[in-house]
Amino acid sequence: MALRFEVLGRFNRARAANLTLPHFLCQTPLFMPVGTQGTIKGLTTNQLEEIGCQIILGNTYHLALRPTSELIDELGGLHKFMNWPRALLTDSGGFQMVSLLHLADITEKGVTFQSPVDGKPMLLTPEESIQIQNRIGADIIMALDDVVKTTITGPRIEEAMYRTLRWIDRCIAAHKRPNEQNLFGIVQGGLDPVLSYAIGGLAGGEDKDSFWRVVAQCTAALPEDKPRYVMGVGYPLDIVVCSALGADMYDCVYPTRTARFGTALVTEGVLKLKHNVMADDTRPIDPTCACMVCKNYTRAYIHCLVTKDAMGSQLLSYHNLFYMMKLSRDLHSSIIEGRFPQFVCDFLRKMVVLYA
Ligand code: PRF
Ligand code: ZN
Repeated sequence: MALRFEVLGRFNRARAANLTLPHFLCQTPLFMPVGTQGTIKGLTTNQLEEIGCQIILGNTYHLALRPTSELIDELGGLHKFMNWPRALLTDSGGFQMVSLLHLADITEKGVTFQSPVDGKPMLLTPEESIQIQNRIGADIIMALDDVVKTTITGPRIEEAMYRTLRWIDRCIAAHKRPNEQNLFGIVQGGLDPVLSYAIGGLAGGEDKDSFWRVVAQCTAALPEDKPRYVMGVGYPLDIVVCSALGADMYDCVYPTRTARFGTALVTEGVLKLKHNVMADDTRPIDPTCACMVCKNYTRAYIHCLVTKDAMGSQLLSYHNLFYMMKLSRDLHSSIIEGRFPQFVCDFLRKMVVLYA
């Protein structure tokens, strides 16, 4: 078995666990930063270890185009290629194609899209997605799913749910390295309470009430002894709420993308470093934060760099990922120590600026 999931503590539906993967022992609840091209933009893998990142994401779609999965395989796999000794997860590629390329077309065979290299039509089948992910060599690989917008209604959602189920069988049959890599199934079904087990299909612009309701329904139906991963979720508030509902893993570009736009995640919510009031503010980004950036740099300095020099987004990305990893650790320890409700109350009370 390439995975062990050991629940160490619970508080109602929330769980804290050890997730043992081939390259690292991770602790849940856990946020996983997204490194699309085999890098978390602006940070070295040494810095990611220093921040406490345990597992990061790569994207099959991007890596398959460049440098190609064949080359990554030849060079010893993605861990070695990007110099990352800890755990890796690759998404299957379908979601990226549908969300990035509006020209993607989904049929029973797979996802057809126009190659961004030469414009030729290309087909990504469940078998091919798994073959590519087997070559890349991440600890966790994802099934190819039929992703539809959560904001649509009607029979297309039902079709996506059943097709995703048919495709998981093709993915399982194609998986050639089950002793070294874990294949995760994805549940689709939109927001329909009858169809849905959809932890995959969320975070697509639906309101929080529907989103949280579906997560609650899914975690109640999914097996107790397996990790539950809510894909594409990365607002700190959502991670706290979904963890209370029994989810364990999350990923999102939000903390690093918002950093590049000059926004820091702080105890009170968000801090916009571009704002003119930061120009002569000598405090750190968050005076309660123990990260390297908050120990060494002022808001005034980062205000000066932001959007003008790469260092600005690098420092903000460092701080934001540190914040996300601290949030993960706090969730884990508060569940184990039986003070999860107090942690959630404190978190919510301090949060005065709710996401822009
Ligand atoms: N499927 C896959 N990756 C994803 C999602 C999904 O539904 C989401 C949420 N919509 C984020 N990333 N394969
Ligand atoms: Zn900090």
